[in-house]
Amino acid sequence: MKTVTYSVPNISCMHCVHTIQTEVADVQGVQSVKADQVTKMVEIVFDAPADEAKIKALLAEIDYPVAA
Ligand SMILES: [Cu+2]
Repeated sequence: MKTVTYSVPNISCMHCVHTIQTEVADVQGVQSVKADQVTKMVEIVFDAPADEAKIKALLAEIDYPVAA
C-alpha cells in the first residue's frame, strides 16, 4: 500500500472535491481518496494495479492536473 499527496491547483469548491474523489476512487486498486478544497491537496492511498502514472493521467483527463 502506498500513500501519495498531490497538489491540484484547480480544486475550487466542493464540487471539485466530489468529482475528484468519485473519479479516482473508481480506479482499480485505489483504497481511499481525500481531496481538500482549502489546501488544494489530494491524498490517495492505493495498491496495484493502480500506480501514480494512472492516477495522474486520470486527474489530467478530468481537468484536475497535478501541479508539476
Ligand atoms: Cu469546483
